[in-house]
Amino acid sequence: MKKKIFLFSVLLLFFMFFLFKSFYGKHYLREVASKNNFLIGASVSSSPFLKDEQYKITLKNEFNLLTIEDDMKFARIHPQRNTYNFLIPDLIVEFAEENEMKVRGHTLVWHATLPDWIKDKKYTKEELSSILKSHIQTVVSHYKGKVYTWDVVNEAYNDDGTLRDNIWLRTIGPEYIELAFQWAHEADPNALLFYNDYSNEGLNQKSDAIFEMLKSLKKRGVSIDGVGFQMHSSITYEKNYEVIKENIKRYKDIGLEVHITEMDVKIQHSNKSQKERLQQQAEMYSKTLKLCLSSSNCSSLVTWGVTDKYSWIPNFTGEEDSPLLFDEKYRAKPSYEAIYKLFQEN
Ligand code: 9MR
Repeated sequence: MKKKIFLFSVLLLFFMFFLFKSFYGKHYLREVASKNNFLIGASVSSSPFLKDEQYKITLKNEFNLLTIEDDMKFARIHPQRNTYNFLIPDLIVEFAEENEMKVRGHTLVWHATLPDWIKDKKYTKEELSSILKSHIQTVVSHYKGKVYTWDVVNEAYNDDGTLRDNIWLRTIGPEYIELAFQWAHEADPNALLFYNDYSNEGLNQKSDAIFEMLKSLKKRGVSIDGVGFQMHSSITYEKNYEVIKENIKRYKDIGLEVHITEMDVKIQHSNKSQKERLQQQAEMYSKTLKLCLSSSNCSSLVTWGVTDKYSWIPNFTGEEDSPLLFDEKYRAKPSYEAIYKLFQEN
């Protein structure tokens, strides 16, 4: 009799444990992502980071990677020729370390967000090369061992596959790209180095030009580890996922990684109901993640923001939108549920 009671109690305990686990044991997104050896990230903007506690809670609970959205850009981090401003990015990097999150550094060389002391002055090729080298090496050295991957060069190409006209190209010449990778590698040989752009996930003149450039860098032994597909998207423009898969594959064949670096999906300008729009958005996130999970050279997806509340999109388009995984009240959206499920089932 005693034995029966004992067995019964053990069974009851097990039953209660599983019941409890199914109600309260929900894992966060980063946990199901980690089980797939996947880095799921969000970009971090300093103003909500400094004032909104819920922002930080969601960020650390749900993501195992962060990109600093603006505070490592040239004008922010190097506002005067002899002044570097590491305060805010240091705080965010420290937060990442405390919460066991990786950091993506964004971005060392870009045509935009340049300080006046660069934009408004004429420099010789030698002067500007030395400024850029010193900028890259100071920033990368400061975060040596703390930033696991850098977007070294950002958006250097036009849609027609020609190099974008910018101060670096005009003054230093096309070799500025290769030099930037070399300088970054010298400063932190262990950091992964990426070229990052938009509209380069499909197959078109721009993505072909980028591919050829990266292939040639790789062939010549330049330290380059991969390419970032930003993937700012909209439900009104369906992507061709077969083609994206092909593009990811051609990078695999030349030994380069692909990271999805700035994903968001706008839902405006559709004739569907809000519910259908959010569902369509969820499918786009899920199809993109699926592509990545099924490609051995794609192991990271970053959303461009933590919550719809602070997304860059309304500032840019002038209208309300809802492009991310969490809504204005930090509630998980269908997009969150879709990618969560995918990680769980993979
Ligand atoms: O989201 C960023 C926004 O807050 C900035 O005002 C803007 C200019 O610096 O840059 C936005 O981020 C861009 C990223 O750095 C590069 N790819 C395109 C992103 C959206 O414009």
